[in-house]
Amino acid sequence: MADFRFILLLMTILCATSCKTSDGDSSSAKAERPNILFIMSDDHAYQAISAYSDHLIQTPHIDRIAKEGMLFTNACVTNSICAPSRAVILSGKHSHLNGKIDNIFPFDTTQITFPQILQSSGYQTAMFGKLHFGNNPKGFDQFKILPGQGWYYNPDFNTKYDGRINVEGYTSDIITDMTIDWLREERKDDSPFLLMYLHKAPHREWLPPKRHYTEYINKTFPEPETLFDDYEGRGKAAKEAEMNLLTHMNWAGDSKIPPEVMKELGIPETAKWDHAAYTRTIGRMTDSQKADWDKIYNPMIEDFKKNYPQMSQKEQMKWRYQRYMQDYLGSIAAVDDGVGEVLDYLDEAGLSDNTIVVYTSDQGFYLGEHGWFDKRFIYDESFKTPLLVRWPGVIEPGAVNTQMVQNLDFAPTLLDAAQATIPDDMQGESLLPLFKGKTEGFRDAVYYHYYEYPSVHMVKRHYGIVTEDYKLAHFYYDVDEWELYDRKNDKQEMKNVYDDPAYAEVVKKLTADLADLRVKYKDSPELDQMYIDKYNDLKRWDK
Ligand code: SGN
Ligand code: CA
Repeated sequence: MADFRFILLLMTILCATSCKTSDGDSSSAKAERPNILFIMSDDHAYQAISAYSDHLIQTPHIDRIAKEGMLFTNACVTNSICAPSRAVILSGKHSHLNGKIDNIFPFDTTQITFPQILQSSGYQTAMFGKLHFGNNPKGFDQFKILPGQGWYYNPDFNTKYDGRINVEGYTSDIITDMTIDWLREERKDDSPFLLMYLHKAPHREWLPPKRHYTEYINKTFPEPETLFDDYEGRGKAAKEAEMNLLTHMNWAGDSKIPPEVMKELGIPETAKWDHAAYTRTIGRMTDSQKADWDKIYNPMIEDFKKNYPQMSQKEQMKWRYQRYMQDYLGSIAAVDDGVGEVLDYLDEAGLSDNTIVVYTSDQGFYLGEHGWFDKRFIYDESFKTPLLVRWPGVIEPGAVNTQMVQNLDFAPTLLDAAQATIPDDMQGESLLPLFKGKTEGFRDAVYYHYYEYPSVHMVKRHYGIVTEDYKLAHFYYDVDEWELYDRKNDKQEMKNVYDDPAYAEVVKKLTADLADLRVKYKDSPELDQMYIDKYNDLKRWDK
């Protein structure tokens, strides 16, 4: 009897320190607040991560996060463009409330962000890489960020303590080194950390480092089925967008054909910034970087001179697609290398077990689907974004989640994980239950709103609702068009069925649900108009 009581006591003590409680929480995880490594790349399409699909590239290091954690197959953004997505992530609020509706207005630094809350709750905080806000981040003990879009070669950084610095080398590698150096030299042992490791790659104009362009320039990639889309099944927005590989990519920046070669061939520039695109990218290289580059790219240029003028339009489109993928995917290969180095360092330093690792992108991207590059649309390739999360002891390795989670959820999730208070005006949901496999009661519809128009790529303003089965969008400003897609039966979103009588009931229900979502998230026609007026006052677009 005495022995039995002793065993019971021992079990109670053990349970108090490490057993799962009824809600699945481990009490030991509660006692020790986790570190957070938040990795984000810029314009990284989920189609180019092998954990999602390996038809284009192998990304073993990024995949490791999903193998040892959770892969989200339906993660999406609220507004598919760079700085607005970052503002949603940091503030936990939709664009119309945090005010950063487009890439043009600077971020309102009076907005409370989750890093500020973590910092004041005792986290050590650092940010390296691309922010793109037009101002410095608040709530960071250390930062080194690229001004604006940043450069691929020999980039400048705005730093917390040393003003503007210039670093020779390749951006993704430099950002990785800064991240690891901080972990090694500045991280304190007595507090948890939030480390934001933010790649510029694979943003346009897709410049890979030597070790990858040497390999990728000779690769050939499978074409998407919709490469030759004629946009017939959709409205004006798809038809008038300027993001077609054949007609809107520029030669010098995007395809890496020098302006003098185009002149020699008598091929007109596709964009007025063709020439500038060359000087500001390849033009930044040191003599030795440029010599290495020329050695590999010159044979491609020679081949182009010989063959391109003779090609049919269809062949030209195929050529531009391959050229695009070679540089885009070569840039991703370097991001994957960097992620591998940082994950290895976490292992080496014994930090992996108590660090949440998130990998995501600021939005999705078109890799030739619908003949496009760029993003912005509510259509799947740009609306969805990669999301992989590892949290040992909380997330089962190899888990897959199919819920419609959004970048809006990251702030409340990370605050929840850090046992910090989530402000009432944050609009996202904590994903902690999903991490633990509990999906009941999670949202079944998301709200989306894109604003930056008229602007580069000419994607019209629109808002919409997305459910598992349908997508309803309203394009407005210089049009008034509605589009409905049947996500189950038309996965590539080729046919707008808004006017099809067979969908009348769906239209009715979703229109009402969308109106409810607008009310729920505090968006309104008045705000739409206010942002149009503010944008037009800037007179930024002279087209
Ligand atoms: C630049 C790019 C565009 C891109 C925007 C926004 N052109 O203007 O293609 O859509 O940035 O990108 S470039 O020739 O300058 O690269 S975002 O990721 O910052 O939103
Ligand atoms: Ca982006």
